[in-house]
Amino acid sequence: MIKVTAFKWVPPFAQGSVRDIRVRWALEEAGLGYDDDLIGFEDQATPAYRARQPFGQVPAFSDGRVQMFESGAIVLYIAQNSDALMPADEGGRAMVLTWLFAASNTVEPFVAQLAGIDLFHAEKAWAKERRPDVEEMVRKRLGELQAALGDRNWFANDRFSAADILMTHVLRDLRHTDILADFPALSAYVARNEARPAFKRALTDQLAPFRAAEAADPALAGGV
Ligand SMILES: N[C@@H](CCC(=O)N[C@@H](CS)C(=O)NCC(=O)O)C(=O)O
Repeated sequence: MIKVTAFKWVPPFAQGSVRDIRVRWALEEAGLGYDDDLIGFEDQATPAYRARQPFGQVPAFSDGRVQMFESGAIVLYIAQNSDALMPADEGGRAMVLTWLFAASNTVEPFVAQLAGIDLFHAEKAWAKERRPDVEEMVRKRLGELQAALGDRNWFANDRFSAADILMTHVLRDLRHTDILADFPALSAYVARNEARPAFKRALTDQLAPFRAAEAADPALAGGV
């Protein structure tokens, strides 16, 4: 049985973004069942968990054949065995790989910088000074990304693929801002992917334990 580690609960700002959602979504698209293996913050530093994920983070993954961490690598592994996530031809697979890395290496670093400032350091003097430059870099990348998408629906091979899972996840990390609204084709792209039944199931399944934890302990703030 496939197992994916995920947190039992995270604060509201992270709900719906925790990276196990990438893996859940890929598994849903591929039609593969899985169990989520829920951990608490107290488990992150244990030797047993570090053996599965050396940085104590989620997700970690196992399927009886392999044991992995790094959400992008896990999504790629799932995609390599699923027509729903990657075409069979070499040129098509190369495009999926290209856009997987573009999401992770070219777009995400800027989005992550902005999210880091806004979510963790917003009131600090250095953050207020740095933020305008970071937002400008994000906007530049989004402009380039939108131009690359053009009037297509997906980034690789004009069909949904694993690359769209990573790109959508990266772009969703701007949803605490209104920046994406200035890039209508990218906003529509994210909405199109969020409307996929597989994404909705993945989101619901990530949120379910958070709702349960909040019901059991009203001191935990709820809501996405
Ligand atoms: N590059 C890793 C990053 C994993 C990661 O940042 N996980 C976060 C949740 S989204 C986490 O576990 N944070 C807790 C921590 O770093 O202590 C991946 O994509 O799997």
